Amino acid sequence: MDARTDMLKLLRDRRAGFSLDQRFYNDPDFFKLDMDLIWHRDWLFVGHDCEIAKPGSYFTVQVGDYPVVLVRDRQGSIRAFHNSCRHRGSRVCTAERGQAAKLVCPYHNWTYDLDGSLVFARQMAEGFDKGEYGLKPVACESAGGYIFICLAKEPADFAPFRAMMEPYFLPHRLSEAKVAFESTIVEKGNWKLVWENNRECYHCASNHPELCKTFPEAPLVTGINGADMDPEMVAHWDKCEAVGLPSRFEIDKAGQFRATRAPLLRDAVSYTSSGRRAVKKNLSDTVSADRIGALLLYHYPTTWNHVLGDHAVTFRVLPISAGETMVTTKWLVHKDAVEGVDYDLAELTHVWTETNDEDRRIVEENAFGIRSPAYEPGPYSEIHEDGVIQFVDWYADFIGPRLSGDEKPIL
Ligand code: 3BY
Ligand code: FES
Ligand code: FE
Repeated sequence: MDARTDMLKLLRDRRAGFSLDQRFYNDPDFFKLDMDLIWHRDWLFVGHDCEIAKPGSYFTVQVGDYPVVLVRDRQGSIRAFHNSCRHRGSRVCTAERGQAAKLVCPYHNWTYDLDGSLVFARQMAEGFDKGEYGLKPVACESAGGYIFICLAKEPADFAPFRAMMEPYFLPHRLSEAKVAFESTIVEKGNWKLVWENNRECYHCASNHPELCKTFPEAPLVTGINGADMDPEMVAHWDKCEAVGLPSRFEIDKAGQFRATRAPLLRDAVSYTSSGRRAVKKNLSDTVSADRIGALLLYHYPTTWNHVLGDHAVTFRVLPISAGETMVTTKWLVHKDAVEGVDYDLAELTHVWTETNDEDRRIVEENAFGIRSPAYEPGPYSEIHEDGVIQFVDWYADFIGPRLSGDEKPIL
């Protein structure tokens, strides 16, 4: 049987509420199916508008086999292109980020305008039509300060995500912020293990001493059930909504994205060891940092996020192989906040640097144990891991119909 048939059968036979069969976590053929059917088809968070604020600013990203470049054009729009030269295919932009008046391929200097059109190709034959050899565009949208791309020829409608996330995010003005620091780590585990770990806080008390000083481990904060029945959550939403900050728990029908705002523990206003603010200047000129807690957003399969009054921490997941996943974390602050004056970088980044490293170890140990021939799917805690159950169900419902070529849910 081929991998597609195997995967479909394993999804049909899987026990709901249990972790997946080993092959979903370590089989290179299953990984290829994940890439083709999810990662190369769906909207993916790649970076922030504020990272390419000026015309000619660009950054590059690698999604599976696809190198992509994101660039701000002269009119101020953000564009995405396949980063593969239309001459003989060389990567055009080789740096992680940069600033350029034009995009020049390093191989034979074919030169592209910021709108992707080919403007210079030295000594090609008479009749060569530059108009036919512009960089290939990639679908690209920006919402609330976040840039998403989609590699599919016919991208899914981005509008429902925008409609849900912008009311929550626009007040925080992330498109006008700046990235104070970014870190990239590679976790030796499948991308789904990274997500499974993220979608629960069952592991928090025993693994995240720093985070647990301020972030509540209550399952209704990280998971998907019960927040609207919790008086403390509802009171928090009411208080924040009274000052114009949408806060109530919302999830889309397919379960691909959700937003909610949660209070931090006790008097904490930020993710610091003391709970006090890490940045003197508020992230947004129009939002007070006084006890607004954390705005939490996830969008499968690429991003989870925490927006506080004084800064935001954003996460981007990119798979490298069946057993390796890259996680990039960015700390965003007000664009005028000055390092050493308004914030101490070590203090700002401490809690999540520790937390990421703790999560990396957890994911790697999880992957290690799953490789054992003795591994078999185990039961998730319905109380603490409803978010994981939801993630795995989303995955199965999402990839299943695409595997079978039947876009209606099979499960
Ligand atoms: O980043 C997060 O949202 C998750 C939630 C609980 C554990 N981890 C911190
Ligand atoms: Fe780009 Fe030749 S491959 S100019
Ligand atoms: Fe964790």
